Amino acid sequence: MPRALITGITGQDGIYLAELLASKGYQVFGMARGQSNPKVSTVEQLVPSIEIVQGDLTDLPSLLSALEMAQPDEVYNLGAISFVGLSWKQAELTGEVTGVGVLRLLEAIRIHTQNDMGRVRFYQASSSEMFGKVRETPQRESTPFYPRSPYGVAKTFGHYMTVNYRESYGAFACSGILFNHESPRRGLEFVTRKVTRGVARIKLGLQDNIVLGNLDAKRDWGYAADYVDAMWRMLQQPTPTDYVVATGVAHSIEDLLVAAFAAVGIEDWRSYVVQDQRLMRPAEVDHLVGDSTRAREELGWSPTVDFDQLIEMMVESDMEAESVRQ
Ligand code: NAP
Ligand code: G4F
Repeated sequence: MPRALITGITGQDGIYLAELLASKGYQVFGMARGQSNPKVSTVEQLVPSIEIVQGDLTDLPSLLSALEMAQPDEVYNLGAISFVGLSWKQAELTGEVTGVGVLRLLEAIRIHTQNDMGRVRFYQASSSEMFGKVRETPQRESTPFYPRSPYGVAKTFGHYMTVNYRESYGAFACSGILFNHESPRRGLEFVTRKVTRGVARIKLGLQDNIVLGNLDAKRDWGYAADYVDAMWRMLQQPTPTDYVVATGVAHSIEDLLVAAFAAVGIEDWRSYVVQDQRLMRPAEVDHLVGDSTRAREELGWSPTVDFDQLIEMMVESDMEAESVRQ
């Protein structure tokens, strides 16, 4: 039975990946932090075979203990401060967790394997935020990085550390440069979920409007369950490398609003949206759209859910959840 350790198990991708690996017969170990993390019970309900291990990306001894407990064949590093907006307010912490945390985990694997790093396959959750102020469109593996936030800078550090451990120590280390991916499990702080939940609550008469920042930014949004499948595929290849994972189609926040309100039969979405300057970011990433040719050709990966289906699925799920709360 293959064994996998996932950091960030309580996040959106952690749960989808744990479900996928458990369905493939893996023994999954999920690393959770904190002395009483309320999200752990949700993970245990959704993936009953999971074993939770304690650990924090800022604490090397805890990473060594987690590796000792799990004895993994594969490690997926999904743990991060992942909200770009927060990264300006807690830049140092973001650097520690999202950036140096990657180095700490790679070092822990080097120590755990006694320098035989090739025997544990490693996935790093890199991000399209590294492209930031984009140098070319669409963005591919060879596109130079120009991060625009402390989060993007931290991810770029983690990305290059992963490449460096592959080149220095023969680590089987892959970076997945994933573009935005969403689902009904997306955190409420991210724009898609803020909108789909807001729309559901407006439709049910529980909320008057949705307060947003920049409506012009464009993102390449895909479905999270598709994207964790790409992570797994990367670690099954004969040689490790980096892959862009994206749908290749970009939509603006305005497109998101149109689609989400349309899902509940509302056309005049502008009457329900308020813009607040305080939600504008100090430096914006205007337009992300990825070219995932390498992932499609080498991994046989392709997205199964398009933008409209994704937003409809999220609105429907939020309608159900908010109706129960009424
Ligand atoms: P998420 O829902 O925000 O989950 C982040 C996870 O990181 C949570 O489980 C969180 O645990 C954990 N974490 C936070 N601080 C930690 C620490 N100090 N030590 C260990 N774990 C810690 O993020 P996601 O959407 O699932 O994304 C997964 C990964 O992919 C992240 O690294 C993210 O940056 C990256 N990524 C995401 C996207 C996307 O569109 N979703 C795109 C590209 C890359 P708590 O529950 O304890 O807070
Ligand atoms: O949903 P967002 O917060 O996602 P963002 O910044 O693109 O980051 C997400 O995707 C990255 C991959 O590219 C991940 F690496 C990262 O971890 C995270 O998962 O914001 C999307 C866009 C931005 O342009 C933002 O300015 O929506 C705009 N926006 C406008 N109003 C808003 C809001 N974003 C949020 N979160 N909240 C708003 O009220």
